[in-house]
Amino acid sequence: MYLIFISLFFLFCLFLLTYISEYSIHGQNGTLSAPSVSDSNLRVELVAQNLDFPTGIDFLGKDDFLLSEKDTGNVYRIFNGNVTGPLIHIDVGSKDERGLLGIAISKNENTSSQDNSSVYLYYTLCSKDKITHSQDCGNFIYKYQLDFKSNKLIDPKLIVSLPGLPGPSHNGGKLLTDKQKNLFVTIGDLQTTKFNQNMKGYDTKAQNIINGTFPDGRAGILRITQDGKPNGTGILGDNYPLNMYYAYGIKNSFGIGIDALTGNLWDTENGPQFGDEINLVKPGFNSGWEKVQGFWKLNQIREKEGVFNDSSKEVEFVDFNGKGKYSNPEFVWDRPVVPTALVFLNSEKLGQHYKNDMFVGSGKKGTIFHFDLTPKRESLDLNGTLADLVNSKEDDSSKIHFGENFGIVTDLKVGPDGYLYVVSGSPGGAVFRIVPSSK
Ligand SMILES: [Ca+2]
Ligand SMILES: [Ca+2]
Ligand SMILES: [Ca+2]
Repeated sequence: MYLIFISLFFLFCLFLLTYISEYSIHGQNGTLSAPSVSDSNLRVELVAQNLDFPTGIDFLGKDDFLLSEKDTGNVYRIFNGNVTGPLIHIDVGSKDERGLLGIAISKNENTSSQDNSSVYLYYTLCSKDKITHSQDCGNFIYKYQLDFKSNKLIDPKLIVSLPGLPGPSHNGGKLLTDKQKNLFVTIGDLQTTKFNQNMKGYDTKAQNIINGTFPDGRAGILRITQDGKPNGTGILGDNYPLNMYYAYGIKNSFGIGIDALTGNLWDTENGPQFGDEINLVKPGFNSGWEKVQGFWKLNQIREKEGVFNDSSKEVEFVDFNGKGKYSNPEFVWDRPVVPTALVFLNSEKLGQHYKNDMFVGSGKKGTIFHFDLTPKRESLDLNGTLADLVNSKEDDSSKIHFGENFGIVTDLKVGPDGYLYVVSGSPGGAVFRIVPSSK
């Protein structure tokens, strides 16, 4: 009697629980508490609302960004708070965690206008076989050009095809470009075979299954060029698609961010019913799924089975001839918070003490977490009951709570104005920004 806690369902339940508890608190009108931040020197400003489950934003310029919607498959442009478009509509498969899941812009630096900026979208497409009625789904990254005059995304080019089955959860979908114009993408395991025992072929070595099939793109963070090609020699191997993997052993990730001071990539990962993670993701990083989650070993049915000891060699990982390396998370929530977007605030607009700090969104009570890093910036600066890197139920986590009641936080971005933008996927669907109270 193992309940299938597919993440979105779980997100939804958390939201529902939050909503119900808020409803009971507020009684008659049933309104949700307004989003808020705990620092009285800061306040929350509404940028845009009435959006339908927005999943991500990326900036064209100051007060000018594109936004993707999960279920409608629409992309909108939001300029000075005015929503225009859609710039494109994609007929996406949207069941559970499928949909239009990620957006990233690469500006054409040869021109001064935003015209012809490349826009990358990550989405799920599904088709139904007319005879067998079986559904085939895949995840795809397409590259478009933004035509400024028509306010449309044009000239679609498929740059990467990724698996989408069995699903419908753990599609990941976050896109991020770095300074070298690489494109990073997260994709989860698309559900473990444990929950799909009559389905074969989804157990790959990327999930640390020793006798698994060759990785097919799932359960990792991939790094590609802007044309969808592997970036030089593969980190884990030469053969496609293994040569796209930057990291593997990942159940699902809704958040990646680059620390501008070090160039290091970090991620958030969703555990099963325990062990949500924040990780430093060096090239070749193995996060351990399906053998280890958080700091714990897993049994055959992915339940917690004792503390994992990295030096004891009791767990056998796939290491791709020594090129892949397991490392422990930098922070773990023992009980799920559904961590999502991750960003480094490379701005001093919210005050010097937040500059270059890490912010992490979540699906639990719309909480935004804030972390300081240690001087070397390869671990988080934690103390008290969090110094053991595990946020257990009884711990005081108030020091890492930055904001709350943002619904399901689906994206966090630093705008060209230096403020922290928060995309609230649901309820309501809105974009907020955190600004100084004095602004
Ligand atoms: Ca891990
Ligand atoms: Ca700080
Ligand atoms: Ca603790």
